[in-house]
Amino acid sequence: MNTTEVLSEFASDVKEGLLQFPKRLPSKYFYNEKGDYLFQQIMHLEEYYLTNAEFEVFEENKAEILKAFLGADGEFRLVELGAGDGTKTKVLLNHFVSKGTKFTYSPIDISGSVLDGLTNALSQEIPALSVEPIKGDYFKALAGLKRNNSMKEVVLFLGSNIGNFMGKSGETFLRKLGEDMSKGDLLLIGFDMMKNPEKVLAAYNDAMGVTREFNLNLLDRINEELGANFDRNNFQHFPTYDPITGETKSHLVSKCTQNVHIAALDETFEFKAWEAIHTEVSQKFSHQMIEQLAKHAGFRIVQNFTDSNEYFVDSLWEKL
Ligand code: AVI
Repeated sequence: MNTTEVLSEFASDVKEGLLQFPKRLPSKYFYNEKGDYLFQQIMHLEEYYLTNAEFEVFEENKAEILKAFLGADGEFRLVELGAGDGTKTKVLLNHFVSKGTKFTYSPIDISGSVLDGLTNALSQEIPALSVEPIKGDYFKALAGLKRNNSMKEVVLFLGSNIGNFMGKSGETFLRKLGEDMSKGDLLLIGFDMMKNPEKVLAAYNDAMGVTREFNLNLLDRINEELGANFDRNNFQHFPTYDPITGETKSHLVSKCTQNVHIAALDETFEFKAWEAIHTEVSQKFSHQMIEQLAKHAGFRIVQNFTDSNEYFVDSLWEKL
């Protein structure tokens, strides 16, 4: 590669991660077309309890949730960060529409095709719903909304996406999110709770091996997009769960000493036998951790909604 050429963000993140000790790769790169597909499969797995748990939270609490969203204003804009196919959100949307609620739904996503798919599906399934999708970065989109209207905003950040932020970056993200919201706006945020460690671990090590594929797909993506020669058979999917901290981590462990060349970086990386690459964190929370996070990010907890097993909490926060 010509040294004056600028590396893509993907290439420079891969380089930075593989030069660290221990090595790591950012989980945001799981989500290419194949990764999106695999994640949809994961959400339907028996072991991946998160989907059904949050679904139950919405089914059982939709009337209470609507009451809390309406507050004194009686009108709001519902903004969803990273809506995906909106399966769980539809439970709320259907209920709100059936009650004649005055609201507009604005899903925000970086992917235009995801938004098109969702908007088309919603126009068929809930024709009375007013949808204004916004393509782009969460912060820019929220800042734009704040500039252009004064209506109360209710932001949805569902599915334990907050758990995928490393260390303090989740808190930083939420504080920044709050800067693009006005006092009194609401945030409904999904948290996967600490529970039987075996149940957590099984969710990230399913019997059919879909999560393994999801993790290994990251190496395939580096091969395809950055001209690398990772041999996926030389890496093992290995998740761990620490019941003290609630951290679930996914790793790809090198089964032998090997060299991998990445053409886009013009660099070769050595992996020692049984050296691990950390690829993802999926944090599990306690109520105390949720309270601390809300406080540090500048929010007040209004109400917590949970499922019958208390596996999952959708926590409603108010911007202070
Ligand atoms: C998107 N996110 C909340 C998922 C999770 O549970 O951390 C991603 C995932 N990784 C492995 N399985 C699912």
